[in-house]
Amino acid sequence: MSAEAPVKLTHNEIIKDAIPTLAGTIAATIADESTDHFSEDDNQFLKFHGSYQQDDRDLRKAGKKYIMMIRSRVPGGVMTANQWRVFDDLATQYGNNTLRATTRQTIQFHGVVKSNLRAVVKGINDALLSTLAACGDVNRNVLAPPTPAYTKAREQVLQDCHRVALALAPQTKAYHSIWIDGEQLDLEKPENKNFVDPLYGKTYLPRKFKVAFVIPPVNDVDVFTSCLGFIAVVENDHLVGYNLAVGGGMGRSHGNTQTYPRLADVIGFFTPDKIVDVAKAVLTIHRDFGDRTDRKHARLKYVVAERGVAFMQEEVNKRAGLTLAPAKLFKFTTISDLYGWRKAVDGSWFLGLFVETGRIKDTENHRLKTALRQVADKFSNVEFRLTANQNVILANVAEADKAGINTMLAAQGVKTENQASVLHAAAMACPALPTCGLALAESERMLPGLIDRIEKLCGDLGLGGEEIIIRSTGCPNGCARPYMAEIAFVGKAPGRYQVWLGGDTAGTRLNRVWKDVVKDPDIENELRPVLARFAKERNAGERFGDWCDRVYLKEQPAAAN
Ligand code: SRM
Ligand code: SF4
Repeated sequence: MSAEAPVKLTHNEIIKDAIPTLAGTIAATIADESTDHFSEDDNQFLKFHGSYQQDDRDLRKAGKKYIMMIRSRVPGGVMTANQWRVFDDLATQYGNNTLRATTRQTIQFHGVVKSNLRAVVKGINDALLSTLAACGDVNRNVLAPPTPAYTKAREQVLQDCHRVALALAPQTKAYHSIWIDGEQLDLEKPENKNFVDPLYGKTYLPRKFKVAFVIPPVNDVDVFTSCLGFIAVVENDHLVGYNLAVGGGMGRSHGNTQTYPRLADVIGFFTPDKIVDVAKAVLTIHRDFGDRTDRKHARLKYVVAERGVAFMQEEVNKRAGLTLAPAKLFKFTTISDLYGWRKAVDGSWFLGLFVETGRIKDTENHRLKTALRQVADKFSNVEFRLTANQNVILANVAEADKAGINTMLAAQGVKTENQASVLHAAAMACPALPTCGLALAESERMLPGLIDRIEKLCGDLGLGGEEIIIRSTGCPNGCARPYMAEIAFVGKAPGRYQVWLGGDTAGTRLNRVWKDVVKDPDIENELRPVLARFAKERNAGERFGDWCDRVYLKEQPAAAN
């Protein structure tokens, strides 16, 4: 009889098991003024508390300058004006004077030094938001359609988003004790040493877990890229249930074909009363079947890919105590946000504001940070809604306040109509350098200039005004969901990008790698013949991504992954 080979768990599994409250020695390190950074293990625990230790990569030559990134959790991306004011203050006082609207409807603070970390986290909590589980091997911020109601069912969907976010939150007391009370938990006390989270168990999930709600036909949360997607089925303005999508994800590594982006499978339909049961069922499938020996293979998408849809259906039925019905028909038409003023069904107004690459900041001619702060100061009823496309919507605006807001924004150089060209308006970039420790190339600082260049090229080819969804990331992890874009630039090395083509406008098709490495200055030369052919050969109204998928990519040899 041969003994089974011992399972070699990752280091993260070992430390979670050793300190299941996730407290680490964070509180002690915060109190220790002689150090400006956390240990590697504490850095892993910190993620569960919503913070990453980074260093300013622009300054590395002079030695590491440690800075913290702090990510808030904002279910559905909805913030009050007062919460916005608090966030703005925290970014000004402790961060790098910018707010980063992320691809998952949260705000990130960058550049906070260790000694100010607690002030920021506590400040966010005092404003009744949190950073707990914004990162780490747990459920992350839950997405929901940010655009104020087209249907009344949207409010029900938002409520379900909050219920799920609450139900999937970890229960550790360490968060409160470190950040609110400013105390180190006694790790030797049995209730801490042997803490078992009622949902997650002792070692949480093998990896991060992501949930998104969406209301067709608008796929403004890129629902197929989340681990768990709830696709609302609305009949006669009434939410009748959800189609369940499981197993999406973007992350991959260059040269490792075992890692890949994947679209979620739609596996059935259920009624809204079961929403929390179904969310917990899918999360615990990840908890129980995810790979704890290899963090690159630990996401739910690999469980779904390898075990199959029938397995997922059976497990969800068993764990949630239901029988999934066949999925209902639905259709997505767009992933885009709406810009400018629109009227909501309740008669209030909302304003979609374009935020270039998600960075809310002041520049000489465009003081978006100041403008939003002034709106929050003056119009306390206005809601600030973050979109999964890195934009901001001012919602719940009274007709009488529209003019005042327009004047306030205009005074800071912020337009409300024709805010950006179609290419800029449809683009996203991840932060990459100088804050992201995983970046191989520039992204946020590179993309706007590159889009200007592509725009010029399009103009030269008679494609001026043509919308093409362009996304860039500084590495293959996929934070700006590049594998859904019509054109994506994925960092390979400084100034070098892998180029992917062929996503669609509804967020329902993965693109494909086209060129393994293109140097930044060569990008126009590489794209010119393809765009020229597209201009000549496309069907009427056909988009670039669709044409690439239908014609061009079929002729291309598969490039290295
Ligand atoms: Fe991400 C890691 C930024 C959305 C996939 N992501 C990171 C880190 C924390 C880098 C790190 O681990 O040291 C980045 C911090 C950079 C910085 O300086 O701020 C980072 N991710 C972001 C944000 C800010 C990008 C943005 O442009 O907004 C997004 C924050 C979301 C939020 O508010 O919660 C962000 N990350 C995403 C998404 C998109 C999404 O969720 O819709 C993805 C792809 C979807 C997915 O999860 O598959 C994504 N991030 C990753 C991965 C790859 C995971 C994988 O399965 O392989 C990593 C690396 C990792 O986890 O090891 C990562
Ligand atoms: Fe960093 Fe890569 Fe994510 Fe960009 S895609 S933020 S470079 S981890």
